[in-house]
Amino acid sequence: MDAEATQAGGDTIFGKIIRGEIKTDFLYEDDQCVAFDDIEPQAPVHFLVVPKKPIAKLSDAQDADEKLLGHLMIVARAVAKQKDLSEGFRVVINDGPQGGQEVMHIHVHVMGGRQLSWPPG
Ligand code: DGP
Repeated sequence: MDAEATQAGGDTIFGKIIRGEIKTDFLYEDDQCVAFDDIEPQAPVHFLVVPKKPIAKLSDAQDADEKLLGHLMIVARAVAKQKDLSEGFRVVINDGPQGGQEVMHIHVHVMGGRQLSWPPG
């Protein structure tokens, strides 16, 4: 049995959220992923889309994860619509130390509700 089968969601804070060990209101949930508001919002709307499969980071994803990664984008789009981000929004995946990733369970940031600048810091 692999780690994913023995502990759904993995061994990070997001694993605890996925398993309901840390109470979090989900904006969306299905068999593959959840979405919830970021605890440190960087914009008026800032939510995360997190797969239940505990892939640590994008650079660890496998070719076989292609459908799952695409699904995260489709859910990001759906929740952005639910949040009325009709003027646009930004989707970010931080990867590894230089990418600024703090939680080692891959997640998609979706930010909007204000004019975002470019480039990011
Ligand atoms: P990253 O730097 O890409 O790994 O972003 C991690 C994000 O996760 C960061 O914006 C804050 C958020 N976060 C960390 N812990 C929690 C938590 O317990 N609950 C929620 N809702 N968000 C969290």
